[in-house]
Amino acid sequence: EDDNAGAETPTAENTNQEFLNEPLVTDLYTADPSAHVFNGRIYIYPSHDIDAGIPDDDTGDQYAMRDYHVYSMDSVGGEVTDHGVALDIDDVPWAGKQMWAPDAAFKDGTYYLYFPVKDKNDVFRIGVATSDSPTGPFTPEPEPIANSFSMDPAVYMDDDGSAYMFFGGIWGGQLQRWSTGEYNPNDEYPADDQPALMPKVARMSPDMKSFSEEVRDVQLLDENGQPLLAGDNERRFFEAAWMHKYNGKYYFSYSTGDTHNIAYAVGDSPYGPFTYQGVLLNPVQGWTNHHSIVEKDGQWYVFYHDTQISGKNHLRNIKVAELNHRPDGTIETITAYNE
Ligand code: FUB
Repeated sequence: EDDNAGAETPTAENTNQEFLNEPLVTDLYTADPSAHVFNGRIYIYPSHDIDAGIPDDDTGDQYAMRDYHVYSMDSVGGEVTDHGVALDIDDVPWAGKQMWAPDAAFKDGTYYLYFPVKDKNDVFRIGVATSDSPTGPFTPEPEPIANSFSMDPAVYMDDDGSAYMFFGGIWGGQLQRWSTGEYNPNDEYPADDQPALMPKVARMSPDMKSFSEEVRDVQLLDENGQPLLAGDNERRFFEAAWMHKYNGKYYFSYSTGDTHNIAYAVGDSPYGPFTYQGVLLNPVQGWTNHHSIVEKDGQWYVFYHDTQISGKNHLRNIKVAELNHRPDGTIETITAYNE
């Protein structure tokens, strides 16, 4: 992985955004921002990047994070408050290393923090921790979520109160090791002309701490209704699942990883299938691209990260930009840099 590999040719489609491209946090490195509006305030649940001195490799060992901070702000453009450490790896009894991209949810007076971390056998699992405050501190459950695997959880609460966890990521995220449903330590990928590995979804139980059903594939289809292929690196799923709903349609968005796009696909159900539509965020500075999408006071935003402050892939800084749906439901492609 080259430092700042993704950002060679940015071309600006919407360059007049007031908040575009300002780091939201400058005293810590932050990444993978999952933003939510709780009680009228924006809360951001990012990864907390650190420099553990581990060289870059394709399995992401250099992303060796050990805790989470929660941030909040009244509105985009307002002051950003750091609420301190919300969860530390030392408080998670089963955790080994690499606290990666988290998400959060709220139900019936309780806030839930969902976090992927490798267990003591170096297998990614997804944990859950609870708090009566959106900023924590969060108390982790003693075990990972049963039947969870891989990483990058995104928990979507539908209008009817049903919650779904989307998750998974290939390469360092280990999704390719679960093709049979059991963990296989060897990386096994489909051939380029075969359907790609698909992200996963499971409905959450009412207690929000377990899956209420077997994990399913999220089908991502091309314009002909065929599954995106493993060799279609520009469009196939890599990591960083997110779900939002707009005008009654379900928008599944994700990173294409080695091609550095945030792409999206639209469907009529949280389970999909989802038909590929295009890129909503062009590559940013740094290898990874990871986002969330949230509405506040009638404006949609994409939270994302790049490596502006450090120039290093694993030391990122979170940012926000306006996101706009066109009248036909497609999303205007955002380029995070003025020319
Ligand atoms: O932050 C560690 C990993 O990098 C995340 O889990 C991925 O989505 C990528 O952003």
